Amino acid sequence: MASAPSDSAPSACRETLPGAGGPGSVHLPDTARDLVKILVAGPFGVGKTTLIDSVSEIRPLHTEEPLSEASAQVDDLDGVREKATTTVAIDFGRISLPGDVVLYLFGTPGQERFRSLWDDIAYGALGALVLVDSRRLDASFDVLGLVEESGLPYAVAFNAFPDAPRHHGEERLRRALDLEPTTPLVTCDARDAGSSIDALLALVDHLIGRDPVEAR
Ligand SMILES: Nc1nc2c(ncn2[C@@H]2O[C@H](COP(=O)(O)OP(=O)(O)OP(=O)(O)O)[C@@H](O)[C@H]2O)c(=O)[nH]1
Ligand SMILES: [Mg+2]
Repeated sequence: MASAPSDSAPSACRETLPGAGGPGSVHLPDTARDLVKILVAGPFGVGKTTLIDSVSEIRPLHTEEPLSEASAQVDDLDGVREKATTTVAIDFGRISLPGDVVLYLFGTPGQERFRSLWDDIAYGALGALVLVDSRRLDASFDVLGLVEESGLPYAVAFNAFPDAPRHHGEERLRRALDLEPTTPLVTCDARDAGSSIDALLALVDHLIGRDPVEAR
């Protein structure tokens, strides 16, 4: 179901775009040069839909359905007890960044049981932003496995929830998640457009660093 446009859409980024049609515009500016497909992946309830909502300059597409009793048996509701819906297929949004780069964001579930869906959605993507839930680090292992297996470059956004146990230091977090030293790791509040854009920029920087075509 398509949701209402987000109030917190990133006007600062839109202002960098001569020719962009303003809030809710579907039109790309003529200067748009690099159109990039990016996955926003992560475990159940980590904030994928929230992040795409907070940054999208177009009305985001969501496929939200009420949580079923069957899914409650398999998806860990700890920390997300008040959650009433879940994404059953994808989220989709778009964000134009300075430098005429346009990201098409595809939110995708990260649980192992969605592997076949994940393979289809990942087709053509240049990278992934993996959201990690500060309350349940182990819930991210499936998605980190999927993204590693696919060979997609990725950055990790650590979503800090208020009821999370304290995680001491970046190095310990990297070890707990078994991240390569070169994998970007940022903290993020998916509800905040600026914070979410910073996480996406960390991914884009990483992609540019790896891919000479993107760096031209
Ligand atoms: N404190 C905090 N709350 C967040 C953050 N991101 C999301 N939330 C809240 O967490 C809840 C779940 O967020 P969703 O965006 O539905 O998570 P999701 O990953 O799309 O969930 P599924 O599609 O069901 O897997 C919502 O109530 C959000 O407001 C964050 O970075 N910080
Ligand atoms: Mg969702």
